[in-house]
Amino acid sequence: MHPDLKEIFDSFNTDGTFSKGEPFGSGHIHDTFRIETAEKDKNDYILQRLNNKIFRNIPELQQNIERVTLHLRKKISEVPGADIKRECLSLLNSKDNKSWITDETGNYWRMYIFISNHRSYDIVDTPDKAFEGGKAIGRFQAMLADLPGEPLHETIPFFHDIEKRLEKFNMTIKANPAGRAEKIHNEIDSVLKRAEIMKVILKLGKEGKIPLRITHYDTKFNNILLDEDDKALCVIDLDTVMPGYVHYDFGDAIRTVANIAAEDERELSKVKMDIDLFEAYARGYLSETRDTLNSVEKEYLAFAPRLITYTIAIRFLTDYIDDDNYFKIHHEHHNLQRAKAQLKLVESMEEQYGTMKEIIRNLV
Ligand code: ADP
Ligand code: GN1
Ligand code: MG
Repeated sequence: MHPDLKEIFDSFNTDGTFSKGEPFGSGHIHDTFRIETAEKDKNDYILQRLNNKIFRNIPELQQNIERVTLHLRKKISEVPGADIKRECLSLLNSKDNKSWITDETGNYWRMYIFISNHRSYDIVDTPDKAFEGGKAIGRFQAMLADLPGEPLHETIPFFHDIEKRLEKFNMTIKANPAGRAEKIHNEIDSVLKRAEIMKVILKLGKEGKIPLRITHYDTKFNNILLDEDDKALCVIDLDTVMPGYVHYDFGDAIRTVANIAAEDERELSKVKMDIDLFEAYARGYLSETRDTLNSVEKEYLAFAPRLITYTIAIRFLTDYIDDDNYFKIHHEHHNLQRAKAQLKLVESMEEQYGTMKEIIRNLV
């Protein structure tokens, strides 16, 4: 059933009259619509039907985003010349004063001001863009370092916990609900043979050598908007901002910034990590965080892309075996195709690991 976007739009305190609403963007989780208003001088909006199968407690999720955007807003407004409506996500309040509404079928909706004149990329083609992405995430982490109050809610517990991801993977293979596991031995072997080495970041955390910091947890490049000159503008998709290791954000960004092919590339020979894009992102990121990170955090930055690319590969493969319950898919074997491309990317990172370590050593 098509949602009545106008009616939902009208439940929020907006400025402007609904003109039209269309599906927007290439996110894998929520249903996202761009709402255009009739007046030329009023904001457009982003309206999202939230995925409450994945995010089980929407009020807590929204409370996190309210706190995070309020804090970012304060920091960004202190910068002379800041364009707050474009550099920070702005949530709209509903007519009953909450940052979300529920419709008559129990779906949750929220609305943001549409960030005008932004550029969003699924694939990055120049070191300059990669550098800007690194700066944006570095600044984002720095600005949130002094968020006051209680720790943020864990909107998805154990989100990048590789031990938990491996447990779930093994359980799903055993249950094999769609009869797919027997057809993907190569991919399953490729995951299992790397399992031990991938636990190193968790181990460093448990030993107290790397701290939990406020991290974004979903730094794929299309969650970093650039402006019309391809300069860093705004970090979006704040659903998973919560305590984590900086390696998670660094790794996920490199997974998408430095891959010269699409996340779901069918032609595996095209999938490769570009070392210049890696270097440029790392340079941008470290320009903002060099003085904050400890030496162990810095030392393991080069490893992070292998871990996160592997983690996302496991998640795509688990979802494939589990009959596609989690990620939005666009054709029958989409999750398998994504997993294969990500595993190929892990191989490319392994081949270039020596150079990645050297680049980080020279930058820190
Ligand atoms: P998902 O979790 O499904 O990826 P996102 O919150 O990332 O959802 O939104 C999906 C897409 O919608 C983004 O990749 C981006 O293209 C677009 N988008 C989200 N919020 C805004 C905004 N405030 N202004 C402009 N575009 C946005
Ligand atoms: C999802 O929400 P989106 O599309 O930006 C996913 C990420 C994955 C990514 C893979 C909440 O990101 O963890 O890395 O797909 N988000 C969630 O493309 O699971
Ligand atoms: Mg997104």
